[in-house]
Amino acid sequence: MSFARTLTTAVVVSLAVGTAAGYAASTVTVGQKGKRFSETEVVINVGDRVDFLNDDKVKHNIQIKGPGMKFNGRMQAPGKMISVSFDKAGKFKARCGLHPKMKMTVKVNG
Ligand SMILES: [Cu+2]
Repeated sequence: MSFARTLTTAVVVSLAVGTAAGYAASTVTVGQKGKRFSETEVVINVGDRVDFLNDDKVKHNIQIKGPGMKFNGRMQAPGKMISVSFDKAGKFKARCGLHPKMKMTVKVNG
């Protein structure tokens, strides 16, 4: 499964980089091919990052709402990446402002 492979890769990279605090934040990559997020839900920890890659042929507009966050990624052209860090625990809803059927959840554990 591509998600498991992506997650493993992200963890390995993060461990190599590390952080000043000693906690190795990890990164999960979510694609948007065919006007669909590649995951319906990702589960991460506070301080982790989600890289939203537009691997589609059309533009997208990521919008995220949740505890302490109201994010609008604006127009995202094909090939571009938008990185979002999650610094609060809770359930976040991500969607595309251009394609209403594109929805997913980011669950952030504290
Ligand atoms: Cu879209």
